[in-house]
Amino acid sequence: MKSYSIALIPGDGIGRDVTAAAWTVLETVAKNFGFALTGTEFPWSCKFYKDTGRMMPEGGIETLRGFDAILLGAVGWPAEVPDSVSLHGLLLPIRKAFVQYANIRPHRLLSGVTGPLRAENFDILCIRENTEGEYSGAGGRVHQGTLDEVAVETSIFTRAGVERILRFGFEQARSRRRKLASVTKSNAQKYSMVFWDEITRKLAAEYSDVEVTSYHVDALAARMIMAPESLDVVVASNLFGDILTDIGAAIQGGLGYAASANINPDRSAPSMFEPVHGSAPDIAHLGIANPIATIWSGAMMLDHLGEKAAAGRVTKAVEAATARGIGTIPGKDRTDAITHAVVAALI
Ligand code: GGG
Repeated sequence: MKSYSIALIPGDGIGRDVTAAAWTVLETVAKNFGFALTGTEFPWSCKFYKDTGRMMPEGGIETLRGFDAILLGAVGWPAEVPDSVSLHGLLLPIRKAFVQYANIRPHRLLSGVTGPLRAENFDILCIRENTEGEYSGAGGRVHQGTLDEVAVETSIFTRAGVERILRFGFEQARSRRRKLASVTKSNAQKYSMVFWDEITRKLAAEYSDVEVTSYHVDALAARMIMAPESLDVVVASNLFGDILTDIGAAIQGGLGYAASANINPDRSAPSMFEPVHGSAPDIAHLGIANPIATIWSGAMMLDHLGEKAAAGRVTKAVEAATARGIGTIPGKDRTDAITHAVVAALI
């Protein structure tokens, strides 16, 4: 029997609730389709940081390298540990070390889910650059606490980094509606974003079968709300992609439906799958978190592992549940009820 080893990092807050739910669904579908998933849980989180001074132990990356994939819940516990620590101590190093340069985030309405817009027929695939740009972590502060204090944060854009994420976007567009929106703010940021636009134009000549439009991020943000059906594949930098995909989550009904995959396209290291949402400590462990984003992320994991039929069955089961109104109204259905409805629809 084929078997896949999965590193489970539930993290903080509702991360624990939603990964447990997704794992129940994934184990069931694996059994139905005749393959095995072996989960190994790691307690790396803000609690771990409080106990040890690190978000993950030294050697954590090397430990993860041996797995076929990583399923992560959420990190962050604002009152206890600054968000910059949880992000730069766990999520960002994993993405970078495993060259998970493509963060794929699908935005569409699931059956039965009513988004806030009149438009219903949108299907946007946001591709966020995931290893450099504004989240490179390069910078510093001097004269701290004085009136002369200066903080500098440098965005790093490399030709290799920009070219590979755009190329990934063009390939995705080829498998979809052949439209690509490349997002910058090149009127204001005259080095990095002009550089991004130049590389977009170079690749556009190569991918002449794909219709390419360059947008400024503010205009694209408005378009996602006013005319989301006009968009197909959207490629953006790390920060812009992070922000735009919260808009994407909003128009698809909320963060509870927003899935994501941090992909290493070369398969030289494991990829990581996680919901877009954070740890939502205010509703942690109350049994009311929506697990759909994580279940959908789990389906993306199966797809990446090559279990495409099982992946399709999971997304169909999610939609069978939501089409019946389960998990479509915030707070109405408990995490368990949504999970059981999806499991029941897997058969
Ligand atoms: N689901 C993972 C999580 O906790 N996300 C919170 C967050 O702020 N992520 C920032 C990022 O994706 O770069």
